[in-house]
Amino acid sequence: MYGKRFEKETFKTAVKDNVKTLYRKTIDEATPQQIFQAVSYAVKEVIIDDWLATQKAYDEADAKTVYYMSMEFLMGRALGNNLINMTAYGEVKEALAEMNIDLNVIEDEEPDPALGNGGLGRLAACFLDSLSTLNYPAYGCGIRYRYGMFKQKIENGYQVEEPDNWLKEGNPFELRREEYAKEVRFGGNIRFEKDPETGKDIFIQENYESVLAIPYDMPIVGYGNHVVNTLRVWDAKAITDFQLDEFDRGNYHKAVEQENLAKLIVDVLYPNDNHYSGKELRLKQQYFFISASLQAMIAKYKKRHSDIRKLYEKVVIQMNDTHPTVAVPELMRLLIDEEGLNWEEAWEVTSKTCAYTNHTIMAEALEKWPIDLFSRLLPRIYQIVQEIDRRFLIQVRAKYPGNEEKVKKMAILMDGQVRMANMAIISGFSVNGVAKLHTEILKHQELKDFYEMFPEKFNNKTNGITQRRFLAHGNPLLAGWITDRIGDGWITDLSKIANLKPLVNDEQARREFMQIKYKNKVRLAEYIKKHNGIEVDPRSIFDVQVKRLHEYKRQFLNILHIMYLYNQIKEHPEMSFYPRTFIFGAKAAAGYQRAKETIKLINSVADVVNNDRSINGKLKIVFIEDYRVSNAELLFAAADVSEQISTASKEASGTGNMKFMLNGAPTLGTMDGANVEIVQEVGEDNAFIFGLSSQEVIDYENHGGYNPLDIYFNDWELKRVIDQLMDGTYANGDHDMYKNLYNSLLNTQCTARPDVYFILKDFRSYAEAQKKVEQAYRDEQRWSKMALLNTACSGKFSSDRTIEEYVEDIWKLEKIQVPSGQFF
Ligand code: CR6
Repeated sequence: MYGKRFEKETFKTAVKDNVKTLYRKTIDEATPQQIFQAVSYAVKEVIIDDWLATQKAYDEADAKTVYYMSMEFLMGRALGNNLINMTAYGEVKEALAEMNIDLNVIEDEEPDPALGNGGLGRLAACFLDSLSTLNYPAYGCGIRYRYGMFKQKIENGYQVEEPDNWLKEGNPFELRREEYAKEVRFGGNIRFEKDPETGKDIFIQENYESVLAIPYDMPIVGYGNHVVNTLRVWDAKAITDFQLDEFDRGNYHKAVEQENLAKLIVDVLYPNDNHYSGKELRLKQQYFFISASLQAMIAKYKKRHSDIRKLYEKVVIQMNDTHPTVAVPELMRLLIDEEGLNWEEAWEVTSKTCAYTNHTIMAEALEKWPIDLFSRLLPRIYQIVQEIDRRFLIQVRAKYPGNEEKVKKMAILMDGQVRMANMAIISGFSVNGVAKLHTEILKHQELKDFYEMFPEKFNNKTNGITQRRFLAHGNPLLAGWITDRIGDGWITDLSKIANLKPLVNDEQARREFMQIKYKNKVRLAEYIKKHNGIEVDPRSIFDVQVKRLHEYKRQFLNILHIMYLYNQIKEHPEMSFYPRTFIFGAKAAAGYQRAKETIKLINSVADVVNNDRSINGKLKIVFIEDYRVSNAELLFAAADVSEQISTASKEASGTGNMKFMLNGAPTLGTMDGANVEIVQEVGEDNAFIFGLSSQEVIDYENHGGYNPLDIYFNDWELKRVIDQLMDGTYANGDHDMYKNLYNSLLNTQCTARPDVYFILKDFRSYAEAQKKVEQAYRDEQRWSKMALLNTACSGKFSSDRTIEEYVEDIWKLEKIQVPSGQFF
């Protein structure tokens, strides 16, 4: 398909020429980084033709477009993924090999664009991949942070954060598009006038500060279909004319301030996952990229259409969590103040254009802005929010006369705060959760009042992941094997992977499947040796928990259980125990103390256990430094066991769980998030489920009745583990190091409710499930069936399926065919 354009000799010449023009070097003299750049430019050249062709096809079709608004896009490396999607990976690998260049080495030169924290940002990236692959017109809109997610170093067992200067060497895949720059205004005051001619109200913002938003476009290549969509991320710059003006008048300070404001806005991604930090700068970031994106969206629409009241026929905006929900009042502002619509007309357009995805029920993640901050920074936007709220409350009072409780719960403005989720739900036409269980909890608990009022808005869209990155690219051995067995249809239609099911009874096939797993374990073991200096045995069970560090995800439960196993092995050296390698990877938000202590605990236990020769290597613990998309691909491919052990009801969906399943690792988990649906697909016998149900958790939360001390005093083995947090065993004799963790479990003086995440409550049931994992693993026949079945049953969890559901129920897009762009 792309064969000709990646014809070996042509491609080799392009790479050589690029090295020459970019660096004045020959291939032999170029550094690996320079070769990475040269190769990327050669690939980009091919992409650009299709990019042009795609935009032309969209224009001709006058196609409806989805704008996926997100503060985060956790893209991961582009080079390898682009080659996979251009179906040219093999050709390019060979061409480079002929020049003595190893493509894998070159790929490792690319920094991971880490413009996201965790699941939410990675979901956005998977969605873009699927949208392109499925021929749907789409823009991703976000921020070009100068520093992405911090790099994590582990020093003396502690997490140390280092800035992620990902743009240092330049990003070969992006295009700066100065000509589409937009102005964004902050602060000042609003002057109100009547237009003398029309008599209409006009609102004029005065004394504001403004920033210029400059778009950078990154290509999103679809799989084998010549579609290239755009991820548009905004950079900020001071408005130079204004700056010069101020400078001329000697107002040096003002000029510098403008420059600094601009720089600061896009400086850094807030490293919080599932946690809101009410910082003014964060709100500035939100308004900055939303205002710029909406201005661009409207300008594009107006090129071909004259009636702005029909905007919703051609565009739809998906708001990825509450972070972009300032899009609602900003769209109202643009329609009223700039386009001259009246309130009712603008509301009709806005409420038919905006849709909202909820990604969590964790209270601390809900965005609520103090009104004084919000109104100072966005005075006109605040007026519009007030009016939305006023009109909404009239509706509420009409529906529930005399019920001021309802008003309190549902208002946007309450107790001095702007409640962004309420605004999103009230204003949009769709509210979706990200897994069945999560959506049910939204409807019947968290958002009950809204569900009662607007049942038609609520819908579920269970998350998914792209098999192109997490199987085709991340696990080439398995990908090749699957294609040999059932053809390559699975790459664009993952439901076809079910054709592997009959192979579960084929011993030869199972042996091959497990051999591939073994090779991937060897590959990971090499990575661990190189990065951690730890020898791990690829024949041991690779038990993996990789995700952000958060109390509700319960890495603490995992490490407590390891401490418990270690005690057992020490006490009963004769006991049979199948060797296990416990692998962790997790970043903690920089200000999240308890999460950081958990990292220290994991590393300290690792230190003690890994260096204890008396246990004959039965237990190994590895903490992977700087867990990110690129090493995640290695980890999923090599995992035997997928740890998904969140407190039931807390993990909205999870997406790592799906990546493990796809790569043949059974889930050890609670009935939470998408685990529920994974178990449904693969069957209970092929997963290890434990712990409280979400309903039980919710009941305890609402009615009490759980006291961790009851467990502590009745389970001496568990008590001993917990006491070891305080006796210095894992702290070189220091008794205070893990005091906070200890107190979080037991101490009623330090926490309102001890053990809020039910770690002690679930401990025994977790330990039993872990025993079952061991028994199952010993039985090679059984394990290989289970592992293969997990892969074979993962069809539902492709983000292609998720996107088709969004398109069908919410976005209503049409597929656009794009001819190959090689004639540009
Ligand atoms: N932290 C959820 O916690 C979900 C993703 C994507 C999260 C996680 O369960 O899979 O979103 N929520 O839907 C938020 O970020 C608010 C996440 O990644």
